[in-house]
Amino acid sequence: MANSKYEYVRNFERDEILLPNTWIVVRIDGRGFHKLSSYYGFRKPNDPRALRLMNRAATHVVLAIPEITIAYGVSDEYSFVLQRDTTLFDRRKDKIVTTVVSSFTAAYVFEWNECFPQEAATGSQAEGTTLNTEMLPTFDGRAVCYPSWENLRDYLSWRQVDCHINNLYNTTFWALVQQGGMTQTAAEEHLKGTVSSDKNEILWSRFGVNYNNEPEMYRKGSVVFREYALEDEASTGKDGKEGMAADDPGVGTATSDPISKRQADKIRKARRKAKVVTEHIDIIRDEFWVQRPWLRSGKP
Ligand code: DGT
Ligand code: MG
Ligand code: MG
Ligand code: MG
Ligand code: MG
Repeated sequence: MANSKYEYVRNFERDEILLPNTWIVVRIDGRGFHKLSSYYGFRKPNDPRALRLMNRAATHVVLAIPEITIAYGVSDEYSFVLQRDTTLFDRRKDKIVTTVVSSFTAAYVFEWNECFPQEAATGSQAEGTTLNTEMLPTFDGRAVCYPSWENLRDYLSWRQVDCHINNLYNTTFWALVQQGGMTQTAAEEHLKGTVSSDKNEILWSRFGVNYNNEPEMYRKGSVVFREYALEDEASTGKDGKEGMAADDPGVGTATSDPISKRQADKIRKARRKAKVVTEHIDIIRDEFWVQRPWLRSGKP
């Protein structure tokens, strides 16, 4: 590499290295999606096309970065979890965050037409879903390190509880407005001080809506993760949720012992082969995790 007298400016660059031996979570969030969702006419409170688009973009990211074991999405945000012992980009924070954000954004834009097919209708309806430069979707991103499995689980539970609370509120709010004919101000007033059971009751008694029958994608958010065929995983047991539920989720699979290069290559290859799936399930309770020990150990 040629040296020049200008090269010293490199010394001004500073890399922030994310704490070793911690789970790295990169959370991306749509910028100004309040405005963007109304500009493109997203359905309220949930637009399945928009949520599907988020899930497809997240799947691209998970496929492109094998070190990501699981991702959780709700509304205009997605959290990507990198395995604890990842050495991706030498754990350089900027490089990791910007790569995740730009990969997500590129995929989001690329898949837009797939998820918002051009409507046959002409006029405002068709215009509403055509992506244009007046309102390009962009995302911000941040990385946070979680030093214990419990902290990581609590982080993900926090996001899923948030999904539940917001969705119950939004579902009730928009029922009052759209079906109950209330103004938005009146609906907001009406819901002030109500707890979950009050909202469930409003939905049921006034609109005949059983909240528990609302789509799982709305109530639980979306989980994108690598699902392995368990045939050569003697330790995980291939059958029966019941048989596994009794296991201690804390069994010591999350070792941080260094692994050989050969082992690491094998794991990388297995990850690339794994099926990346999207589900709308409970990730707060232990069951999901007990059934998928590789999500904790990072080792398929
Ligand atoms: P930010 O993140 O500070 O740049 O600002 P926003 O506007 O993105 O705010 P945020 O992220 O707190 O809230 C997400 C917004 O996205 C919220 O206004 C609702 C909207 N949104 C997300 N998913 C849907 C959807 O499926 N349908 C509709 N109608 N709106 C949605
Ligand atoms: Mg925000
Ligand atoms: Mg946002
Ligand atoms: Mg948001
Ligand atoms: Mg370069």
